[in-house]
Amino acid sequence: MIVRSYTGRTVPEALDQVRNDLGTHALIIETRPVREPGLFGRRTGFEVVAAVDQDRPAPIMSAHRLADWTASALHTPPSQAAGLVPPPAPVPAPAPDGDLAAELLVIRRQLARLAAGSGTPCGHLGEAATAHLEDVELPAAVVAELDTALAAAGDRLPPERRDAFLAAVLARGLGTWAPIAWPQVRTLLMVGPTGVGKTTTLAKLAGQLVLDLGRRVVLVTLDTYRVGAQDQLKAYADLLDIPCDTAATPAQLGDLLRAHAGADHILIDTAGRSPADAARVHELRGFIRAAPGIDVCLAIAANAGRAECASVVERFSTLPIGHAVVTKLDECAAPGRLYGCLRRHRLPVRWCTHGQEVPADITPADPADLARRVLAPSAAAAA
Ligand SMILES: Nc1nc2c(ncn2[C@@H]2O[C@H](COP(=O)(O)OP(=O)(O)OP(=O)(O)O)[C@@H](O)[C@H]2O)c(=O)[nH]1
Ligand SMILES: [Mg+2]
Repeated sequence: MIVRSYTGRTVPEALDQVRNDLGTHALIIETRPVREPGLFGRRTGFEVVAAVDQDRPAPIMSAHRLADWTASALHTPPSQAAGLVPPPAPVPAPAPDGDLAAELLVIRRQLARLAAGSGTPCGHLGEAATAHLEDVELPAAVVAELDTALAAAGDRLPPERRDAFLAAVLARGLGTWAPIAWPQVRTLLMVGPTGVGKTTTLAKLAGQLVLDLGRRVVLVTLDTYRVGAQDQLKAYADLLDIPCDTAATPAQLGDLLRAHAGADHILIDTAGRSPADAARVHELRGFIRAAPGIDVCLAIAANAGRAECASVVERFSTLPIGHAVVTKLDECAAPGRLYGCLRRHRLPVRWCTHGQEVPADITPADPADLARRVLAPSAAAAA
């Protein structure tokens, strides 16, 4: 299956490109506004994601349906058009077999859904997959989006392609997570809540830069609050045989940066800040001002709760966050919740960490990997 994205100033403009490039067989996966990089970027146009099955000559979607969609998009506000060919809401599937316990479980889940007022349609996803997606806390709106995408694909989507198709729809929802461009990132400041894995992540990055890329790296900590914080970073620096310094004030940081003018990269650790502690988050702005051209990376834990995630993003958005790292992916019991958080806040995720081992347990962020984690057991259940 080929999945491509097209951008235009308006939705119809992007749809014209879909038609020209993929033809009228294309299936529209998603439509969404495009924003400038950064947490709260200005809208610059619209992106339409479309797919076509290159192995199947039969059309996935008729020209008529695409035309219908185009016509409705022209008369629908972008927020409502952000989806697909809207199918009639399907009736939830009956229990898979006659087993009474299984049937009761299905009924109980459906009642719970109704009671919660979610009304999530799941007729095309099926009960088992929907239950799984709810268990991993994928937001109801995204579950509905997947169900709608399956409805739009209809019988023309072969069963063996279903999981790849759903993964593509989910991954596209996260946008593109561009890898870090190290040549342009000389000074990187790691911020985030307490205990999220900031110091360990910086040590992993330093390890990769020194051992894999042969770069000259200096570690600096601004953490003068916690007993042992400097020793922790110094221990990693000693292992890599690189300098490690401490700056207690913005002026000291400025001096250190000048002193290490020959370094390729300066990685700066900070003390964990509770998102509730606005004053200490604000304090970081003084250090940022002392380091022109500095890049700021927000560390966010994969196992953070929904409200916690929102408050971390809100509080730290007062800083010029240009990158994010998702830590502790190995401890994430609810990948659907993580997916919802990253998608809602459109964080520019560069890496995921997935263990305590330094420097091994860090990889470039990959939306497809997170999509597979969200779907994993449902793929097994559907097989
Ligand atoms: N399972 C798991 N543990 C991790 C990961 N990253 C860090 N940790 C562990 O999380 C704990 C806290 O890590 P630190 O790097 O000290 O966290 P921090 O954000 O610097 O903490 P503060 O400086 O106190 O705010 C340590 O036990 C790390 O080994 C990860 O990806 N997976
Ligand atoms: Mg630390």
